[in-house]
Amino acid sequence: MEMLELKKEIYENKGYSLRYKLCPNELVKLRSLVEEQFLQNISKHYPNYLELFKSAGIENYHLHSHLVDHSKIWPKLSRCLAQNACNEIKEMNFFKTLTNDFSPFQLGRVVYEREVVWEWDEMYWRIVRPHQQGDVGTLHADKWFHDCMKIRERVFPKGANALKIWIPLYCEAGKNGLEVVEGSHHKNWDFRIEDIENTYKPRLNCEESQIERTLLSTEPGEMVIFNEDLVHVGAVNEGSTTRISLEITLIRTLC
Ligand SMILES: O=C(O)CCC(=O)C(=O)O
Ligand SMILES: [Fe+2]
Repeated sequence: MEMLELKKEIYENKGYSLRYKLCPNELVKLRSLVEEQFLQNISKHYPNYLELFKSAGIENYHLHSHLVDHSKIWPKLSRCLAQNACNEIKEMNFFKTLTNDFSPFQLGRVVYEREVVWEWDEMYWRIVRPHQQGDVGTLHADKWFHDCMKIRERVFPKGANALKIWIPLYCEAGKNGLEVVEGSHHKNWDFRIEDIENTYKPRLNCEESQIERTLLSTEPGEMVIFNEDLVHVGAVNEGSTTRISLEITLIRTLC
């Protein structure tokens, strides 16, 4: 597909593209960067369980997660890859392709509650266990977050827009992953801003369950690249393994 077609797909027609894939060795590398941080955090809070979680593998986290205080040990900061890992990712081929296709851009900064950590690139992963509604968020466009958390006014150059790179590392196509609302980036949505967990979060003013969405079928390494106006949500995991995905935001200064 040509560049123009790709940009049309992402910014005009569909609002997203499924065209980018990691190559096998990149998938292995990203998995190991995430798993390393996962295990470090397990060993920080539950050193006695390190071997158990390690031998099960991160995709089987749910089998033993009753042993840990899940919501306490996985705040966002514990899932933001360290700057060293971000630097390794920036050297990978898929990132170079992104740079080639979408520059000029800058990477999002780590935003935690009301703070911006200026010296830290934001690349963070999610951990979504089977059949746990609480492990996924609510329908949103990333733009709503950028606006209500004042990320746009603090971090974005004037006139910039964000492009999201969502990378499934462990997933089961058709059973978990990302749901999108087709055509949603062309509509106006009515949402309110709630003051929760020491930050601000956008919440739709209509009944979420009435909004039709499509679960994108993605195999591990098959990225979803979408514009900041596309309404989406993590699907409740109907598979049998824990879904792990990585997110990177490109703040584009030219379209
Ligand atoms: O992976 C998820 O559950 C949600 C992802 C999301 O909202 C995003 O990538 O912007
Ligand atoms: Fe999002």
